[in-house]
Amino acid sequence: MMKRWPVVTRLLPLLAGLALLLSACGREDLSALRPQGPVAREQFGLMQLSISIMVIVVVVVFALAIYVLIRFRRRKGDDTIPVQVEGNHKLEIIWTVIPLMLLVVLGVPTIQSVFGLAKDYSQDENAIQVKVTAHQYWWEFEYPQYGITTAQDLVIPEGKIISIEAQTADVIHSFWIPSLAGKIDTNPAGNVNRMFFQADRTGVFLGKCAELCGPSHANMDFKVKAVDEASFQRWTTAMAAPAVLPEDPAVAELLASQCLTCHAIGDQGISLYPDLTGIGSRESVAGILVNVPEGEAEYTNEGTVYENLKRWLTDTEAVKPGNQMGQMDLTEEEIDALASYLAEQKLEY
Ligand code: HEC
Ligand SMILES: [Cu+2]
Repeated sequence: MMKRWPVVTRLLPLLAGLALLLSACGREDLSALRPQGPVAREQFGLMQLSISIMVIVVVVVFALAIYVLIRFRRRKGDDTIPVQVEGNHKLEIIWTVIPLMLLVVLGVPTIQSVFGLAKDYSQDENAIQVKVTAHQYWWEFEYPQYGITTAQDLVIPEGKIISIEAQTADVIHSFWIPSLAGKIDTNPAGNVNRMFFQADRTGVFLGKCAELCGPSHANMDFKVKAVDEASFQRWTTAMAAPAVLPEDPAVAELLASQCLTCHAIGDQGISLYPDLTGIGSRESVAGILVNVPEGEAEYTNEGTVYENLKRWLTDTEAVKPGNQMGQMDLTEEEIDALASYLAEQKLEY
């Protein structure tokens, strides 16, 4: 008896740590438990409902079990065999009807939500249409209403319905923005899966690939950047503007011959791989190197956009093992020139 409490006190810090970890360290932009839009809120409501029912069941069942264990335990000197009861209509009806009722309470709102959230907004002119294409290991976002394509940052207007058409260019991935909506898989063989979501407020929300897709799966992050309506319109206009190529002819030539064979910037190059238009104002480089203002780097994978571009161009494999850009044969001066040029590709919005 004496020894039991120290175990509990030793476990306490662990439990406290776990609680902190599970609360996602207080960042509200990446947790499904802190919904930031109506779709996520509805899904969170279902989680709360089902967990509440399960907790009630667990508490009642355990309470009954503990009561029975204590009340009817074998007592000293009592070797009689208890009365053997077989069948009790009243009890059997009770424990059949209660679970049935619980299933109805759980099932009706779940089915309602499943159908409600499957609503197709692909023909709705008030919704923003986005074609999402998942690639090993990056995200492509095409806006057919505006004729623009971008990568890694899904820029959306706050409060508007965003209608998603999700596909994959290679293997199965899963498109997931925890604080805005549940996941949707992107399946091979030309499958198109739809979903929609909405952000209550402006801000940046973390997105993830939620289906193991290769060595850099864990690096396949993206950001949803919700801005006000006017900024969104300015962004779409800025994205469609013609490219400004590097002033230095040597850098322009390098870019054209080595980079624009895969990438596009404005009206230049081809968009086989991530479109680099406005990459200087993005939230990240390659989805995983988080861009922060000068002097604000907190974690090892944060730096200014210029520093992150340099890191990417210096060793893509170190940033994203197995990525399909591979290592370019560039001198330090060339990397510097390209990173400076790309970092300046900022959009006003
Ligand atoms: C063979 C095609 C190919 C060539 C050539 C190429 N890239 Fe890439 N690039 C890619 C692919 C694929 C990715 C995406 C990698 C990933 O994230 O998995 C990428 C990603 C990037 C990114 C990050 C994009 C983003 O959205 O954050 C930058 C920046 C970039 N490349 C710059 C360059 C530059 C500069 C050159 C020329 C020196 C170049 N690339 C040449 C294929 C290429
Ligand atoms: Cu993945």
